[in-house]
Order: sequence, then C-alpha cells, then structure tokens
Amino acid sequence: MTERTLFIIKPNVTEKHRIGEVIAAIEAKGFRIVDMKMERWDEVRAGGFYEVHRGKPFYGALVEFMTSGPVVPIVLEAENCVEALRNAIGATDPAKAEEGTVRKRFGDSLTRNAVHASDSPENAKKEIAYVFGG
Ligand code: 3AN
Repeated sequence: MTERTLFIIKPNVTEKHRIGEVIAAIEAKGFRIVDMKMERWDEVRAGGFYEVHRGKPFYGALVEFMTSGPVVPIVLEAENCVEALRNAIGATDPAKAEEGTVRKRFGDSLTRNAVHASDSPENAKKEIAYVFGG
C-alpha cells in the first residue's frame, strides 16, 4: 500500500553540510519526496514534537540538540513507506545500526543520530500534520 511518512534530517547533518548525501541515499532507495522544507525549531516546537518522551532522562538533551541548528522535515511516499523507512534508517543508536543504513553512515551518537522517521502509520499522520500543518 502506498503510504506517507515523516522523515527529518537532524542538526548534526545540517551542521556538517551533508543534507544532500542523506537525501540522495533515501531517493536511491526509492522513497519519493512529496514535501520538504528547512527550518529552525525552538524549545516549544521541538518539545511538542517529542511530547511522548517528556520526563524521560534523555528528553532535555534531545530537545537541546533538535534546537541547536536547522532541521529538514521531509514527507516521503512509497509502498509500505513507514516500515521501509525505519528499516532504511537503522537502529536508534548508530553504533548498533546495520551497515548501509542512514544512521550508521551519518549518525554521531544516540542523541545525534542524524534522522527521525515516524514509527507507525498513525504517528506518521500526526507528525506530518504537526510539522507541515493540515
Ligand atoms: P527512534 O527515533 O529510533 O524512533 P525514539 O522515538 O525512541 O527513537 O527516541 C526519539 C529520539 O530520542 C531518538 N531519535 C534519539 O535521538 C533520542 N533517544 C532515544 N533514546 C535515547 C537514549 N536512551 N539516550 C539518548 N537519546 C535517546
């Protein structure tokens, strides 16, 4: 089934000027870009996006990182897009991600793990609405 998901390129990638490489890797795997922008998140915006993690030990560092530089939110479309993109990005911890995955290639640490991808079709819809509106 063709579906959509939210992909976000995080500040450690934008800082290193590697946005193009990440996008090329994703497009090469067959994901189609249907919307994209670059923006800077403040604490309220990042905190709202990661609301489910509020109160967890890593929440502060996560929000601090996500507001440290520009992010590039992208809406992707493909067959089975949510699961396929999760597989393409690899484990949350880049050190544990498989060879060839985006986080293995571009992640620096558990917090600075290069990209976000929605973890379910329901969350994809919510996150696309939160970040792109509508
Ligand atoms: P994923 O992005 O793989 O779905 P989540 O949703 O569990 O992972 O966590 C959201 C973000 O929070 C991760 N992308 C990562 O940056 C950060 N994070 C998750 N778990 C930890 C942890 N144990 N320590 C530090 N940061 C974490």
